[in-house]
Amino acid sequence: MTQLRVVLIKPSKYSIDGSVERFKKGYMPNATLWHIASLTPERIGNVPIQVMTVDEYVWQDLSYLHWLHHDPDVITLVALVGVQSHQFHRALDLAAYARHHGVRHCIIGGPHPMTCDTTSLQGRGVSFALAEAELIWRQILEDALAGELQPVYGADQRWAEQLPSVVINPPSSTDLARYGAPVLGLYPVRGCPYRCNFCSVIKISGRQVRNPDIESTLESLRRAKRGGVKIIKFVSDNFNKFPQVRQLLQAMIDENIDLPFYCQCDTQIAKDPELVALLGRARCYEMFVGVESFSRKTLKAAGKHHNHPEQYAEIIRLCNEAGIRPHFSNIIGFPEDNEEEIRHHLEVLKTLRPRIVSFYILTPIPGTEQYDDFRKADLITERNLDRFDGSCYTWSHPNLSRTQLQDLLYYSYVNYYGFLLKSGKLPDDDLRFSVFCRYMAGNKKHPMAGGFDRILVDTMTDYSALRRQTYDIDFSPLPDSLSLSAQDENLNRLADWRMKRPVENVSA
Ligand code: B12
Ligand code: SF4
Repeated sequence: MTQLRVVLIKPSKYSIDGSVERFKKGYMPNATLWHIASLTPERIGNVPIQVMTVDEYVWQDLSYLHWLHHDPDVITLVALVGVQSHQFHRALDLAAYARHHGVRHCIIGGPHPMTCDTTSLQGRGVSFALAEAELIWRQILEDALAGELQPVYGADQRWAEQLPSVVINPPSSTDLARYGAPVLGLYPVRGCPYRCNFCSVIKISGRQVRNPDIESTLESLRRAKRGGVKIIKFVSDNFNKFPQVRQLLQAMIDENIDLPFYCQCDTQIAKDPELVALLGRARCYEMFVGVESFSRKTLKAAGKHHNHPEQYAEIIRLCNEAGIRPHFSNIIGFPEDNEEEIRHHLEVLKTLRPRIVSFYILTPIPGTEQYDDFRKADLITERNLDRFDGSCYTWSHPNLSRTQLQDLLYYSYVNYYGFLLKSGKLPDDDLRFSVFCRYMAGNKKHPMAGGFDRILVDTMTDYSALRRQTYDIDFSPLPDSLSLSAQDENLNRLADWRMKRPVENVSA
């Protein structure tokens, strides 16, 4: 009897020096790998399926490349998962490597192929997944077994209206040991009703908030606990928009799940003190909030109408009261920003004193509304997708040069965490994190890049000939954004209908 071997790889990215970014320890296991592994049945018909998982960021040797070679005893399917724009070249190269070594079935899926036009790269032996795995993964597996993949999957529908219950199996203890702590990422709800122009989440998951039943999330939590996971990261955007969030949290408390967790909320959480208190009781230890800017004018121009800077202090107060550490995420380099404005932003942040902060450079992420606007206005200066990672200068800013913006990015980290370290006794975790962020940024490395202690194993030049041979390119051209199908537009309209009135006006 034959066997289907599914090799799931979360590709890393190429750094500025051309090396494949790898770390001695990762920040957290990539959620997509475990999500898709858990969506994979144990067998189809009488054919058993074996799943291998590789998170390239933490793989410190190249032994996994053997799984990308043809093996006459099994049918191999190589799937590059969760591929973001800055990881797209690396994904193309790994697929080319597998094709070159005789693997017939290779597919690339995730944020980039879902939201960007890959037509010019199609029909060259590598397939593309343009929809959520819940809609198309089974078909891909069946086609691999039947002997041939289609060039493209999911072109007609990006999002499932109803999400099936999926119970996530945690990584093995060997895999968990590759990370700084035994963490698991879970995605119990997806979609966001807002319309921020720089955001690709609404293009990847849509504006209609959708979730599988909460029992599957509870079962994932139980399995995580039994499997040695000590921390959960709910990677869903805007956990507070999850209609069943209260039931889930109450069930976690009633069952004494007792796993500390991180979640992301939008700034409207400021108006929901009961939810913050409930989150605290359910053991939320960190709440990530995209505050982005303190300028209401800038926020409005970015379509982030629901952010009201005067409410930010209340979020910190509520979090502190509930024993949750607030994490404020900031964007620098909005079109309205200048150096003085960014320095002023830092000073305001210090008066609020969130325990964790992160900073990113405004990046026109392919697939977003802002990317389309900037492209039309011929503002995008960077041609290499590897650089669209939130830490690089990619477009012609009216007030800030490349050097100014990049220096301000690292300065913001050094300055803020330096301030925290000087300003008094910090809890141990905060102290370690502050030292880490200040050290990384001091060495001009982005602290949120995904891991600690970089190691050098391989570089882009090891793969560039194969890239040229397979796709006839040295670098992928900047893509057009993919438009939504009528079905997906309808689902988005449902989000507007649910909100009763246009989202832009809600709480503006
Ligand atoms: C968690 C997270 C992180 C973590 C990652 C930790 C880790 N080890 O994975 C951290 C904090 C390190 C991080 C960092 C960054 N991130 Co991030 N991150 C996320 C977040 C919130 C969740 C991702 C996730 O786990 N989703 C859960 C999984 C299950 O969903 P999924 O990957 O989308 O997979 C589904 C589909 O895409 C599809 N699919 C995926 N792969 C495949 C493959 C096949 C074959 C098929 C059929 C289907 C399929 O099916 C899956 C199930 O439905 C997303 C936002 C979001 N909601 O998507 C941003 C997001 C992915 N990040 C983004 C960015 C830009 C970054 C940063 C560059 C900086 C920044 N601005 O945040 C850095 C880069 C660092 C790095 N090394 O990549 C962007 C990517 C945009 C893009 N189009 O490329 C997103 C979308 C957020 C945004 N701002 O728009 N991030
Ligand atoms: S609130 Fe967050 S997830 Fe929603 S559209 Fe804005 S940036 Fe994206």
